[in-house]
Amino acid sequence: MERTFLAIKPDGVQRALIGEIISRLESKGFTLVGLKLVKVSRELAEKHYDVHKERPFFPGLVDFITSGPVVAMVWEGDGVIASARKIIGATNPLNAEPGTIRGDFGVSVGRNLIHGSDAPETATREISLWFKDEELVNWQPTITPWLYE
Ligand code: ABT
Ligand code: MG
Repeated sequence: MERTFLAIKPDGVQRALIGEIISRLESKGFTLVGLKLVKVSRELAEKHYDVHKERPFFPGLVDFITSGPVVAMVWEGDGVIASARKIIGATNPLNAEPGTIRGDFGVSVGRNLIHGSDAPETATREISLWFKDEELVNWQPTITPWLYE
C-alpha cells in the first residue's frame, strides 16, 4: 500500500493542533505507521527543503522549521499521497478551501501548519530522510475490510 510523509510544523505544534490534525487523517481511514516528535537540525531541514535552496524564502524557511518541535509521521493507505495533500489544502492558507487543514487554521504561506509529500518519489525520499526502517511499524487495523472492498 502507498505511504506518505507528513510533518506538523512548529506552528501547528505551538498552536496545539497536533490532535486535531492527526484526528482528521485517522478518521479519513488512513493508517499511522510512523510517529515521532523531532527537534529538527539545520542539516535535516536543508536536506528536506533542498528543492527550494535557491529560492529567496529558503533561509527563513529553514529558520522556521528548526524553530521548535515538529511531529514527523508516515501514513499509509490507497492513494494517501494525493489525498493527504487535498486534506492539507493549498500551500497558501488564504487560498486553501475551508474544510482543509490550512483553510481552517492558517492565514500565512510561511506558517502553513503541515507538510505533505507531493509525489511518490518525494514520499520515498522524505520517509527515508526522516525515519529509519525500524521506526516504521508494519500493521493493519482490524477494520481494514470496512475501509476497502
Ligand atoms: P510543504 O508541504 O511545506 O512542502 O508545502 P507545499 O508543498 O504546499 O508548498 P511548497 B511550494 O513546497 O512550499 C514549501 C515551503 O515554502 C514556503 N513558501 C513557499 C514560502 O514561504 N513562500 C513561497 O513563496 C512559497 C512558494 C511554504 C512552505 N512551508 N512553510 N512553512
Ligand atoms: Mg512541498
